[in-house]
Amino acid sequence: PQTIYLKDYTPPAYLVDSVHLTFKLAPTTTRVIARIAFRPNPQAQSREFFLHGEQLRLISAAIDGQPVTPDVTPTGLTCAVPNTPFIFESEVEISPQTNTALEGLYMSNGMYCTQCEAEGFRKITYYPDRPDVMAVFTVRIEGDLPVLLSNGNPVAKGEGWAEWHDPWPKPAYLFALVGGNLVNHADSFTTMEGRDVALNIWVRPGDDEHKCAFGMGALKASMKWDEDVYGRAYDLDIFNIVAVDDFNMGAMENKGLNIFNSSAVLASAETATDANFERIEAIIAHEYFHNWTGNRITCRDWFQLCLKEGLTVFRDQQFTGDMRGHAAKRIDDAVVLRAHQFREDGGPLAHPVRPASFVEINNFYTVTVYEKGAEIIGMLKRLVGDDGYKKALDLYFDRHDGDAATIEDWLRVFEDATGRDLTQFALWYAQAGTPRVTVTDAFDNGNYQLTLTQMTPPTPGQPEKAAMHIPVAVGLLDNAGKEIVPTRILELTEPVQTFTFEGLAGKPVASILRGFSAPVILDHTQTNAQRAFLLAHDTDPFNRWDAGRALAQDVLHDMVRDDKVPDAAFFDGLAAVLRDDRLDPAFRALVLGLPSQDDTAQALVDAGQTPDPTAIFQAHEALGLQIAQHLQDTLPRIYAQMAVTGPYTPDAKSAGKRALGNRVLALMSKIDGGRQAAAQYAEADNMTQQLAALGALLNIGKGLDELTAFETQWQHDRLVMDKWFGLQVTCAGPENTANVAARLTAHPAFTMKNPNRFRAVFGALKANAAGFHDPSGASYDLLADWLIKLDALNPQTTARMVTSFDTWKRYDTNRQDKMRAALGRIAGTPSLSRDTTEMVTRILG
Ligand code: HT7
Ligand code: ZN
Repeated sequence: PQTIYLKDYTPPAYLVDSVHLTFKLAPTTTRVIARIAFRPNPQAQSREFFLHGEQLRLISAAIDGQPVTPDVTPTGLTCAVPNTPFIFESEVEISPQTNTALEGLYMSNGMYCTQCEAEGFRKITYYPDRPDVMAVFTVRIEGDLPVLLSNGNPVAKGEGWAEWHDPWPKPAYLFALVGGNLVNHADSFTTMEGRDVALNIWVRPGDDEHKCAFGMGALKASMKWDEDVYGRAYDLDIFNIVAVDDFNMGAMENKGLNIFNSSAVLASAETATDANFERIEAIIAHEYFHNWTGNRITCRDWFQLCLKEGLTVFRDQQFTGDMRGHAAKRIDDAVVLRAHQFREDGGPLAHPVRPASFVEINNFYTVTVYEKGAEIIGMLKRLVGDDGYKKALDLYFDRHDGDAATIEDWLRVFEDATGRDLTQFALWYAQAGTPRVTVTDAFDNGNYQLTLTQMTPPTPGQPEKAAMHIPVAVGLLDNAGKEIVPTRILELTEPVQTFTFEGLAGKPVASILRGFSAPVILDHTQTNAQRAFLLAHDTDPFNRWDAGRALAQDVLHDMVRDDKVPDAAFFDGLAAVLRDDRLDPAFRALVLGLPSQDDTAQALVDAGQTPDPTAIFQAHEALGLQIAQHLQDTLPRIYAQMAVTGPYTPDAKSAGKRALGNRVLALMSKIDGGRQAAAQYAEADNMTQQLAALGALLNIGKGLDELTAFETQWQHDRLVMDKWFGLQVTCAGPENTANVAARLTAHPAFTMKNPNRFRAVFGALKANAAGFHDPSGASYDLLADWLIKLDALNPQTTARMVTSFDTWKRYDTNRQDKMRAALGRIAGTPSLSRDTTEMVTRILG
């Protein structure tokens, strides 16, 4: 397969002014008639006329009304064209019903829908399918279906047809079409510019109709927030969201017609957990925010993906912080970043936030591009301050509205708005790997010196790393826990740098990397007593939580390595936080959550050891039991205090209480034989309480009756059944995990055509670290068998899931050999997709 390089970018040979598309929908014989107004691009370096096109049957083509016979290959067509503006017309036939890759135009449960990002439009018609070609689209849809939708504003409709016009020039990846028997949950919003916007969430008639209200509220809150915080108003008369069951990712920001995985929009108290509600709110916001950061200003090429994704994730994180509290949100984001992005950045799949090359762009929708991309924006904001950030963003929207922009454009805006030189900072986009910052300190005669040393490890293709520009937020506390130096940003730019704080009465306790001010690994050797002190006193909530986390990680490390009994400081610190009624329950729930088993494995790797997932599992189980025993007098009291009365609402305050109550329930179950969990299951009137109770029971080897009852109760609901599938694999014991997963694949409701169902089973298989890495290799084999089958249907999801093997080099030879064999078997599959081939090749290194 061909590798594409950022350095090879050239402007498009022809630009498109307008496109008229006619769709005659039919399951296996949809006709697409395109009329495209081209003109030569004055900036072009060549005059070659090439249109992308894949899996299309060309019926006819014409230029300025004259029939032509283009040269057609499996990837597109070429043709002789005039040197002046011209009209290219084509008619092609495609087969949505047999499109199982869920890219281009496909069918999901009788509904026609599209997914064009990144390069799916070329499976719909011949077109210059690249984001720097932006055009005004008019679309006519003909089909015997009650609802026919496309981008922009509705123009006209009749029995079996509808026409849409999108006045905003857009790249083809933002094109969308939906056709089906749908009902809408309708509302409206008046923008700050006085535009009345019709809002709709479309679902299939039936069970899902009452699950749209929360999503609609989130949409309206997002629209208002983007006006209030960024001064950005919506720019069409209608905004449609459609829920689709078969979808490769969470959702897609098509202009005026967002298409959502039904799991990312539908929610009711009975069927969705608090975590589901929060995710839905964030995804709706994210896709809506793309209207400005992604659609109005798009990317010049796919190497610039982080331009829209990093910024839009940063914006949705700000939004969630404003809606639900910044402290818990920052902790949640750091947990995700460390668990997934640091893992990616430290392994064979490490790549820069702006990659320099790719084979298949779908493989670069990664936590690095999205989450590390968002962290870069956060660092920029920290460096230039809130006012500087606002000025820079205003300038970005002013200067680049309507553009297909680059990271250079983005950084230039910050330089021009604030006068800062961001040359060194730009390395964050180019250098892969997580920087490690080591801390040493000294105190002498009232002066406290902090020495920070930075090192970024080698990553594939990047053996040498330059020093980065890292904002390190630091505060100092005295021995009584009083803050004596409030948070200030130290700018680390050299490999080694010393910062001095003068005029202190005694040696302070330093709280470093407050608010997780940069996506780095902090190497700060501290005693358990110092960590317990910060857990009790730090005024920065992130560092307070992180001190507890580091303490727990050290305890687990010692248990795995030496079978050591945990330090009393650990239990005392936990108990103090748990009992402190002044603290937000959501925060207490986060402190009570142990690091994941995979986090412990990574901590052992960082300490130069080979992790044994079985031993880690046993240490986690043992520690959970000891915590429960130490806190047994307190737990029932806290559990009772956390009861939420009245009808369920998904607001942050109630969700925080449920989160703490359910953490406590999981601990209580370890010592009460599941009595309380069984009672909670029986009484639950919402999915948060029902699922947590079921999980607590399954985790102690009980709950089989409840599991059966749950299936009977929810067999009609796809999204709830995904939970039923996933939970069984998550809670299975290590030796049993592969069997449980295999048994579930034989269940009549299992299908690999639905990515949500496939991920429910196999995402959970990977997440059950001890079960996935059971030394028998049974889980590796099972996953490889299924990925081989899935690749023939859906390469994009297969390639994403094959990353389950990306840590293979961490483990002992037995596990390494077995994972390598599984990867080899996948790699050796005849006709393996380009997506999966690229990933397996990179994982094997
Ligand atoms: N911009 C979108 C990314 C995307 C995608 C979404 C659904 C299916 C396939 C997809 N490929 C790429 C979603 C987002 O980041 O908002
Ligand atoms: Zn996005």
